[in-house]
Amino acid sequence: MKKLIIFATVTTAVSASLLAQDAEPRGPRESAREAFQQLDVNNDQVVTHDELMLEAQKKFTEFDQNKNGAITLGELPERMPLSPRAERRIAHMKDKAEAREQAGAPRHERRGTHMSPDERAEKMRPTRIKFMARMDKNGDEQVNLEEFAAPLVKRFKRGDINGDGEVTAAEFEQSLEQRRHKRRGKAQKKHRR
Ligand SMILES: [Ca+2]
Ligand SMILES: [Ca+2]
Ligand SMILES: [Ca+2]
Repeated sequence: MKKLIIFATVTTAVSASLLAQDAEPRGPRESAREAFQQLDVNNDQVVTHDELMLEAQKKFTEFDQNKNGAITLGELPERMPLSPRAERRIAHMKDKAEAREQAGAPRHERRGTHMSPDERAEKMRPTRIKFMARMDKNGDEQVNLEEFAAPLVKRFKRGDINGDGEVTAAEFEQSLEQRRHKRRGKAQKKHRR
């Protein structure tokens, strides 16, 4: 399982160095686009259900050490990797922190929060107990591929706007737009309160 942690660290380091090369800080939309491209194995601008499951299977196998098709608590690393979404958020935060630093502002100083991106990452890191509790829907203390892929499939279905079992690049852009509107709506509601 060390391999997985190393892998996660390396990926984070690689994406961090890629980020550093960007002149403009990268937004969450760009990161989401990258994730879409990664899922689109044959590069035809369409993510099929099969392509999605391929990715899910790959991740699943990393956790399922004895390859028996089920993840048990003991197979999970003590220090769980961040979810891709959390990783993207942290990368984004680091980007912004760097930009602020370059602009001469002291690092991590921000209204209301004194947490560094690294501290925030630790807070976002799931524990393995929480992971099991969340993923094991049928309560047999194991996570099978179907359970493991469920959150991914749920997101996929949200992106599949016309419901034909595929997410095209256009549908993906549209779902990003919808999410942005929803978030903005929420923020406005909060503001009005
Ligand atoms: Ca494809
Ligand atoms: Ca197993
Ligand atoms: Ca289960």
